Amino acid sequence: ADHQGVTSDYTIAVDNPNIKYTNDYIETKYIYEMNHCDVDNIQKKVNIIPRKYEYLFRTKRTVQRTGVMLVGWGGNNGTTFTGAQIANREQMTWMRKEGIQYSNYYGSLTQSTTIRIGSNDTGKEVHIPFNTILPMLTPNELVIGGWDINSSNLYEAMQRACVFDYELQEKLKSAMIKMKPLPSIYYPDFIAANQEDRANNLIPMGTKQQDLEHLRNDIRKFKHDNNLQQVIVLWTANTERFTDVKDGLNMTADDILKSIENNNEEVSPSNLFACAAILEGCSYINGSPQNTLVPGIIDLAQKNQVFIGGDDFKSGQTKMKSVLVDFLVSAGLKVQSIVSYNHLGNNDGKNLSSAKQFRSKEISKSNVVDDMVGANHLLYDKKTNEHPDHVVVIKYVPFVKDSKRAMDEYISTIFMNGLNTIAIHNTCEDSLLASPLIVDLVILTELMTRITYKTSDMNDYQPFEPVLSILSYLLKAPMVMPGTPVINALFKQHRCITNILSACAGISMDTDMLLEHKTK
Ligand code: NAI
Ligand code: DG6
Repeated sequence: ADHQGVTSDYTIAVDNPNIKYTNDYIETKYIYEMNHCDVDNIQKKVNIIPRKYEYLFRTKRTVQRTGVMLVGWGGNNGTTFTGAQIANREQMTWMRKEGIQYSNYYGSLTQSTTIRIGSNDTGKEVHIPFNTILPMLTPNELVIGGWDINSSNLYEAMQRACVFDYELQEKLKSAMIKMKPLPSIYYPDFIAANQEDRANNLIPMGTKQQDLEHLRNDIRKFKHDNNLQQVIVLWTANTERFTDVKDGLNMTADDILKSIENNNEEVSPSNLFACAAILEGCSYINGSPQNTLVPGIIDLAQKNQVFIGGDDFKSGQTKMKSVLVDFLVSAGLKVQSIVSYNHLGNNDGKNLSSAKQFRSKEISKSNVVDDMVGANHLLYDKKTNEHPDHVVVIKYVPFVKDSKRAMDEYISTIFMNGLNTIAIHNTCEDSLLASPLIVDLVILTELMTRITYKTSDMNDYQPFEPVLSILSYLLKAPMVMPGTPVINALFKQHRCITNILSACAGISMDTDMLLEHKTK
């Protein structure tokens, strides 16, 4: 073979004077090199000034006993994620017409991918499993819980989802029938009216302040009852409409807390879950497109030193888009039109058949090519803010259930103004693509809570900024710290994760230069 791989039971040891292993920590020194550019538009000159910064990284070696609380636990993603974890933990197999099936974590970056780490003395490339680069949480050990406005137990909810094969559902029955989502909060104005008949598992009607306290108490109790060191709260409930973002309502931490106190009608359920998580010191991840993480909530996270991440799981169509458009624009082909059509028949599709909720999804699906287009001013005129036409259509077709159909057409102008049209048809169980992303979001978030850094001008080690932009690879509309660049190009996002983890592990980054094979 041209490659050599190792399995997850290997550990790595790095022979580098810039790394120190103590009982508690992996400590590394990393020199970050970047180019500072001065652009002189009068002289038409770019002055490039290479700069070096020294970073000390410290990673706690002991993984924390972690629980995840899913908002929307009884939905398709919630049940698929939970069932898959149990099936993997119990090493379940089941039959379907093609023969015996084995549980796996396919689609998870941390569980099913490898990182090229270098070459051995015969020049063969060596790959290590992603989750061996630094100590990471094992998904099978994660404690799962959560809320749903619907009272079905997880077995009934899994049946309703129509995702797993029948025999697997029956094997999961005894474990999942015992799992019952906690009652939740339902403010009808935020999700589609067609969801009303699902809302039969609600906490007693109260003020928003009381709702916040109730959710905080749920988190504390879950943590205590399961003897957890850390809880992560992740929204995988219905897509909500956008909320207003304005002074006095939610621009600062004080604003949002006051708005809750005043029972302001523009405070959404997801705003309350995010605030409850942050106030309990728990990271909060938004798997849906709505603008939960308003400036006031970012401010609250900053003040409480808690991580937040979002928005909207990036599963199929958008992942393809962020690869394909990157390829086309990087190849010098001018993408002129992108039309993305979907139909699906699950409850997500039903909720999205309502205009305001569709609009949230349309926004998160539409901004995903901006950085790639913006990076090539030779193809796209900056002065006129030239962009490809980009249209997103979603239709609800109940018969296809979770098996989403996504059809995309990309038209590019090519050499001497020829046209290049690419059409893609994708059929796939939506939740089988989205659920492994929940695994990765939780594992990477837990890891980030164990990493701190220090530069020469800092007295103490500090955590990274509260908005976890390192999760961008997994999210359609990646949130970043205000004023910092949003990266959508998929492989840049991938390199960002692997390079930061390499720096923390004291490993040289993969530059893809392979100079050892190109020089004498
Ligand atoms: P789903 O509709 O099957 O599940 C959502 C669940 O949330 C339902 O059980 C519903 O009763 C519950 N819910 C609604 N409001 C709630 C509240 N305030 N508190 C607690 N529970 C509440 O949807 P699915 O397919 O699981 O998707 C979940 C979210 O993830 C949606 O926003 C969807 O757009 C997003 N998403 C899904 C992807 C996929 O491939 N399945 C990919 C990307 C994003
Ligand atoms: C309709 O598109 C339903 C949506 O919830 C999507 O299935 C989901 O957002 C996944 O979208 P994408 O573009 O990441 O495949």
